Amino acid sequence: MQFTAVEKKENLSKEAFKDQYLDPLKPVIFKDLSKDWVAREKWTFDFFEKEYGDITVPIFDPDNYFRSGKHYMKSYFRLLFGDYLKLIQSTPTNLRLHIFQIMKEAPELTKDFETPEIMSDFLKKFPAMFFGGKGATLRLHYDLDCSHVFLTHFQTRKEIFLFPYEQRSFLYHLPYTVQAEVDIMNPDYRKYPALKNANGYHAILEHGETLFIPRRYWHCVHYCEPGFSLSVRSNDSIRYTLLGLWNIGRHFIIDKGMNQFFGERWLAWKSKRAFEKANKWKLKSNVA
Ligand SMILES: O=C(O)CCC(=O)C(=O)O
Ligand SMILES: [Fe+2]
Repeated sequence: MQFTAVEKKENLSKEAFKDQYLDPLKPVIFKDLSKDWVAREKWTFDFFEKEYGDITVPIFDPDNYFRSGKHYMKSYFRLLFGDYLKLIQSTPTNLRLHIFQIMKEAPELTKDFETPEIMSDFLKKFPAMFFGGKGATLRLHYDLDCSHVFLTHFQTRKEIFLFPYEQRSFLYHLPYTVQAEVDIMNPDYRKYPALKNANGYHAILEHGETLFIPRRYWHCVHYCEPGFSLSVRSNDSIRYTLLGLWNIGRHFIIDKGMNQFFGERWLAWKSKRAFEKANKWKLKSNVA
């Protein structure tokens, strides 16, 4: 596996962004996209705890989420937001608060940031927040809806690994899902030899920085410290909006349905298919 550092930019014009990053689908970090946002100073753990601590939130339980059976892709339990924030500040934990649409409950928070002007077609309904404890790591995935994502991190740091969509075979993409089987943080090249060919990007996102994740980019996020981010999304293409809808249908109907009927056997079949696709590369490179 090889990684190139994601470039960090200031004063990037709309035109330069389009030419250098949006059109070629290349990630970039904006150091100053959030420079005038109130959120940059105001949004702290204490602020969220004091103002919104009594909201009940669904906590994502990664240990059960990907197991076959009735918990598959819906393993959550509920906590008070304040208790969750206390927990992640006091101890390392991989418990996360994922796609938290806090603005539905606290619309005043939308005044604390601005929709970026760097491109158009932002989906106004979908700003969401992500919280995680120290050490939390998201499995490598791409976003179902095929939007471009602008992810702004606050207060602490987090580490992100990214790969273009086309690298999916090297990453052991599990069919009918947007998930990959490999663990990027602990690569096992014996089990996953094709992973050696993967070429990606690496970034450490600091307070106030915004990462542009081009649509369908694979990403794995590692919380170096407890932290939180805001994501805003843009979808500037009908084709990719439709593909997003297809992904959502495929996920809810085919993948979840097959899991319900076949459980472990469905998971094993997807993994087998991921290996078959990755091994095609081996066959090709043996011939060459
Ligand atoms: O930062 C996170 O916890 C997850 C971010 C992510 O996967 C996304 O914005 O799509
Ligand atoms: Fe994501």
